[in-house]
Amino acid sequence: MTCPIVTRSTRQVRPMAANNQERSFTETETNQKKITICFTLCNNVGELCKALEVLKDHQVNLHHINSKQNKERREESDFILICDNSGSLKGAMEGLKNVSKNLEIISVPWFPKHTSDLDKVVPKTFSCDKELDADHPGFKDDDYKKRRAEVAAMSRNYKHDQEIPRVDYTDKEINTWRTVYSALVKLYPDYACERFNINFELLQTKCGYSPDNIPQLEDVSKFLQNRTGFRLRPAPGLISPRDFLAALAFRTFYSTQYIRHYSRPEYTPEPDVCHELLGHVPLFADEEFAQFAQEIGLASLGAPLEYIKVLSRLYWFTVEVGLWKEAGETKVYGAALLSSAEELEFCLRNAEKIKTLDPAEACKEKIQPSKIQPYYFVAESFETVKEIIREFATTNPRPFDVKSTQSVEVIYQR
Ligand code: NLE
Ligand code: FE
Repeated sequence: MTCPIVTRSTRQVRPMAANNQERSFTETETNQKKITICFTLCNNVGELCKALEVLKDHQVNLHHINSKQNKERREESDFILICDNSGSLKGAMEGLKNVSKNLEIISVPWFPKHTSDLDKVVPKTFSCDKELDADHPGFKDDDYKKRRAEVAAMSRNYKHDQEIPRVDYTDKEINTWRTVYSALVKLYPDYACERFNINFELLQTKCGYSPDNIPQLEDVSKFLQNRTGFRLRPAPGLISPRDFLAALAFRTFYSTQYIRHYSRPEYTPEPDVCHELLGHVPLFADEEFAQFAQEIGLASLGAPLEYIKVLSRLYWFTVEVGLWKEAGETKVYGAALLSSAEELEFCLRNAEKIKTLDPAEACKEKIQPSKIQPYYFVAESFETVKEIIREFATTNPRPFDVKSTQSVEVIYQR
């Protein structure tokens, strides 16, 4: 399978072969209205007719069909069909077994095809609704928990074309921001990668980044849209990997708005507004990085759960806690490190914890988002990181490819 063709766009994704599934929001949903069938036929007169006769005989309605010459056996063709999950499908499958080879039903989960489809997804969060873990710095602070829940709830019912609700941050919250910000700006010049530092400076001059002001997601989102087409979408907490990665395909980044607990500004075990604005935003203002993040998102669309699991590990060990080299020096581009003064210093001061990025190894490692990492992966360069993700995208088992397009509306007027 070839790499997704990516054109600079935020808006629309077109599946290139099959997939027209009804929406399904759970990994386990089995009663899908449409199903995808794959099989192989010999290139002989009337072979396809036999297969279509089987569907007709069993009253199975066909919506989409396409074929491709088999890569190894050139006298054979691989077919992908999308049919209604109705009629006597079981009988049809029995019949197809007799007239084809490699017969398989593939369950393709629903996925968004347009930015507006993100409104149909009720993001599954890991953290917002449940009680804070006992080791969360705000665990014993009821006022904090109430405020955090209140801010998180502001993202509920958000629609893609709305303004992101503004949060009236309290003095206490601004103090926390100031502490986080002041500690980090001292470290960035030596620790952060160049692309980050260039854009961080721009955010300071053009987007209200300062120790005394927590920028509003809406303003930052507008700034990013002008730079790279990336936009922020308010989130109530950590989003499940499938939903989170799918949004990246539309250059959309789920961002929390509440702030970490004041008692531990140098490290928090979950995403918060400091993590999003300081850790992630500067690199989403970089066109090449934005494109890279979008490619990760495109690779996730409609992919099987097993593939998503591995992809989210690659995402974690690169976008969140990654290091790469610049002129021989190790620099940080991982957002979870760039938003934590504690871990930012820790990761570069402990050379024995830094290993060369090996995708096979990174794929096997479990993600531990709430802990200081046991070790970090360093890549030779940003190019190496991109190549690794592109290579992984070619192993996607989904039976289609996607292409991101900039849609154009034609208005006739004289
Ligand atoms: N540990 C990070 C920080 O303190 O900013 C947040 C990580 C979120 C995945
Ligand atoms: Fe993050």
